[in-house]
Amino acid sequence: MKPPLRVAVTGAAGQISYNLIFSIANGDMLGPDQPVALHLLEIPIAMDGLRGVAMEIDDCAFPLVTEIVLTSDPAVAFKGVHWALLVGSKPRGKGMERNDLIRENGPIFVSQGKALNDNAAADVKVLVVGNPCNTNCLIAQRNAPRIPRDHWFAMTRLDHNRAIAQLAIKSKRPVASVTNMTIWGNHSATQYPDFQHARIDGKPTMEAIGDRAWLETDFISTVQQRGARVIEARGKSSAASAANAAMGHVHTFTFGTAPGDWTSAAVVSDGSYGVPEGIVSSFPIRVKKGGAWEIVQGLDIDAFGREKLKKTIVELEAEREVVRDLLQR
Ligand code: NAX
Repeated sequence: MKPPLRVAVTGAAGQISYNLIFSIANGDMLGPDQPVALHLLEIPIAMDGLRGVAMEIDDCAFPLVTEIVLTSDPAVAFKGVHWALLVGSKPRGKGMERNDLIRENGPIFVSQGKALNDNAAADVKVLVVGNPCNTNCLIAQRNAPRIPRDHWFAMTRLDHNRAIAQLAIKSKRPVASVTNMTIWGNHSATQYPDFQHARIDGKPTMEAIGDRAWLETDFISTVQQRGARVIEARGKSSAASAANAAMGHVHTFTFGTAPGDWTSAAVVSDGSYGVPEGIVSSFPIRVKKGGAWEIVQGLDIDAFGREKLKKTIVELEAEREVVRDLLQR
């Protein structure tokens, strides 16, 4: 039996976590032969709910679960963890502007960044899901100088999956036919889902779909607005699909991308494609088995794509200004 990997999940009594933790416990994320110790963090007021979740985990009798830690203390939650999934954050209240939400949630990610820095395993990797996830990731990363920059991610895998699904539906091809999708920039309505480099059955999307007007308008706006449409229909934000995306992210950054394909994730920019160095932006990423990754280089972005990329980057830079006082280095 392999030694257990410790996985922290924050916001563990929330709706995404309720769809996430049981799959982690079942081995779907890190493999069917990988034992896991679950470190579940909540705020004090939600600890009763979290105890209920823990009872249900017990009741599943998962063979891979070696330990369940329940806590409202980030130092305990992150002690020795190998993956930290930062899902918990305050939701956007009525009438709240995006910048209010950024300021409201920023301090959570300062303290969680520090607690990760001081307590996590040396090789910890962090996936930020709680919104605004790119900027929350930037804040936590800048407060955790010990953790290497390439161990930080904000989740754009849900947007990536949404974009693949839309191309599959439009082209009437199976989802598995759609490859080389990229989400660029921010996990927000400015994100750029890149149809230009995506492929369907190995062919350029333009050739397979042949309707550039649809790709430039309906496709992009459907992906950008999908979260809002789910809220309208369900009365609640995406939970199962968000949990599935978080699982997919960690799985890919453990087992690698398929040959010739890549994934999307927001990472600390190294300046590739003119994205300012240091901001957390989504890129096309190729991952090797074991988790080493690189930004896919050399994609030729046309004037339409460059305009879209610029817009989302401007938004990320503005968000960074809003939280500049929370960034330690
Ligand atoms: P819920 O409100 O159901 O759950 C959030 C949980 O976080 C609550 O139980 C709350 O008590 C807890 N929490 C709040 N502050 C905390 C703290 N300081 N430490 C630990 N726990 C804390 O929200 P849910 O639907 O699960 O969504 C969670 C986050 O994911 C939200 O910020 C949401 O906007 C974001 N999303 C991100 C997505 C992405 O693609 N990156 C998509 C889905 C989702 O919208």
